[in-house]
Amino acid sequence: MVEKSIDQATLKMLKKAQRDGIETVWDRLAAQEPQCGFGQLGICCRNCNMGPCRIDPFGDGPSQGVCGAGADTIVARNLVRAIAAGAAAHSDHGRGIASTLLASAGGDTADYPVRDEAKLQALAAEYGIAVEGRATAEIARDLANAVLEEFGTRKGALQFINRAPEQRRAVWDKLGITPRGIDREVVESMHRTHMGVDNDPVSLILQGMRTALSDGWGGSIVATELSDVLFGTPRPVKGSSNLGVLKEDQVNIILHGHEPTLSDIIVHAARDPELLQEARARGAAGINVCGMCCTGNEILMRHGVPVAGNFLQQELAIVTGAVEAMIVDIQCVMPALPQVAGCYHTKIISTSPKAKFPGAEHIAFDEHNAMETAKKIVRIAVENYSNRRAEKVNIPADQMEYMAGFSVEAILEALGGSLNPLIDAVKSGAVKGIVGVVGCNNPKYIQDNSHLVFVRELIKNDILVVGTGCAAIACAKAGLLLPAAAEQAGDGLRGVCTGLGIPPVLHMGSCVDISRIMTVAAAMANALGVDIADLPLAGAAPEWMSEKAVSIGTYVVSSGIFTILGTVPPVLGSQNVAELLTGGAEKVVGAVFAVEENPAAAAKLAIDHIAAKRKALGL
Ligand code: BF8
Ligand code: SF4
Repeated sequence: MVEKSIDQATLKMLKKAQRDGIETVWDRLAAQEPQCGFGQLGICCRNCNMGPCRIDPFGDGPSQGVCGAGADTIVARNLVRAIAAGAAAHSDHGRGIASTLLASAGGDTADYPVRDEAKLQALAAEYGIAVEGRATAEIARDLANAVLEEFGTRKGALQFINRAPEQRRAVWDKLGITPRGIDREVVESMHRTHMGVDNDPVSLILQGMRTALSDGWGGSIVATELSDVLFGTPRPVKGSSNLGVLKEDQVNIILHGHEPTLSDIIVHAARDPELLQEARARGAAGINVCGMCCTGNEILMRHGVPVAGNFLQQELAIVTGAVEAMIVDIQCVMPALPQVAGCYHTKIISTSPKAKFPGAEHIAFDEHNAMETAKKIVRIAVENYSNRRAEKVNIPADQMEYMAGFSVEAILEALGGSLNPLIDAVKSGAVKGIVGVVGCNNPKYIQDNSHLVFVRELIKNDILVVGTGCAAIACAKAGLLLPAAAEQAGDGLRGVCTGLGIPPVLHMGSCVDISRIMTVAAAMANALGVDIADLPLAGAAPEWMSEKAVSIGTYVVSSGIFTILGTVPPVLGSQNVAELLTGGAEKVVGAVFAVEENPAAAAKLAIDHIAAKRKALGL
């Protein structure tokens, strides 16, 4: 089973799953093999009902769909639709947070007070909203309205792009890819990819870039910044990770999904004395709330809540037999969960009106009565403790401490108030460069292996790693988020980390928080008076699977940062599109994608890229 994961907890639970007769994501992948070759190459199209159509990659069969679309058009259209879906997911999440801020400001909910007034004021200033002598609620209302307006704005450009250096904005303007409205770009992408609209692959990909930018510098950044206002800006915090955080003698609740609106309040609800009393009355020593995937990242960043695992461990958490409830909202929640839960006592509770799961209990979560609903949900978990079957319980002991919470503000604090010490370390070569390592797990690749091989190689070469999402959880489980991991770093990076008491891999949050990484990159470029594309930076998604990752990769490249994908995207059916993304884009946006499945070779690409950027900067 070693080809499935390098995570010991995962391997143990896979064995238990087998014994318990549970089918997991790996079994379902095996059942799908061989996967469709047309799909893998991106050359099938279902965009109208003259189809479905497919292009023969070997040139013996049709080279066009019924409408005349060739491989270039079909591959580009499919890619743009994936970007639009990913951008929509992040941006709709951002809209949810902005709506909660508006409800909070209007007094419609008492459960979401503004927890970071300084951040609220700083954001208001960015939007040109007056703050002097005004009440928090008034400022919050104006900010929420200004942000919500950006979803369908007619202003012509999003506010947060102004964080990017002038040179970068000039690139976007020249190409006509400055994002205009958060929803607008997604809608236009769907329109352009309808049958018989935009058929030029270059034009399509430019629209894909604009859509992705509306995510990175729009929806995602909104989600991050307003979450900080409502839930607090993360500061360095310690906690534990992996399935070993589940407790045999406690009510275990797993929060899985993405929006902190749900997870944050459940963390508070689980501290309710009455519910704790109820848990004790049922023989439990307490209520243990743990996270999973990105909502796990949201609460670990802010409260040090234990994180039970990353994407491929969601079913395995249930297989421990010790989870009373898995509470889910949106994104990356496998439809298989109710089926797995059916073999144990675990209740799957869905909460978002946008995401229902046959077989799960649905309790609509609404910001207006958040605490009440949260307590109701926690109570279900507590009551379910009595249904736990001891003979089915087996929690792997594996767990690892982490240090997380590196928001931009926390990084600045660690550096003594400005980015200058980091910039000086980069200039001196103690830190050669910075690489953002982000994204998912994918059962086609050994779980966590690509993340860890890649990250270890980088830090050994004095490259500071910043991580988010399931990649960051992989690092947490491997101990790379501890200051002691600096031992594994090269001399220069080790010295910097030891001096500051920080790990060589900084956990910056959930996937929408890649916007934090972009904010740091933009600030560094501004401090040096150069474009982001000039900096010794790279991005990587070693095990990505989600359409959100497609949008992320595209906005990172469109922002001028070289990005390495560790799993092959479905674009190889068009040589022209593949060449544009991995070569031609350099002349257009100053960065390209690379695809490299071997993580050691991928690290070499990042290291060489950083060396070349340093040389060009004269460092
Ligand atoms: O937004 S890294 S598997 S959990 S998509 Fe999903 Fe991928 Fe995990 Fe978070 Ni991001
Ligand atoms: Fe086929 Fe063209 Fe319709 Fe796509 S849009 S399904 S290629 S006819």
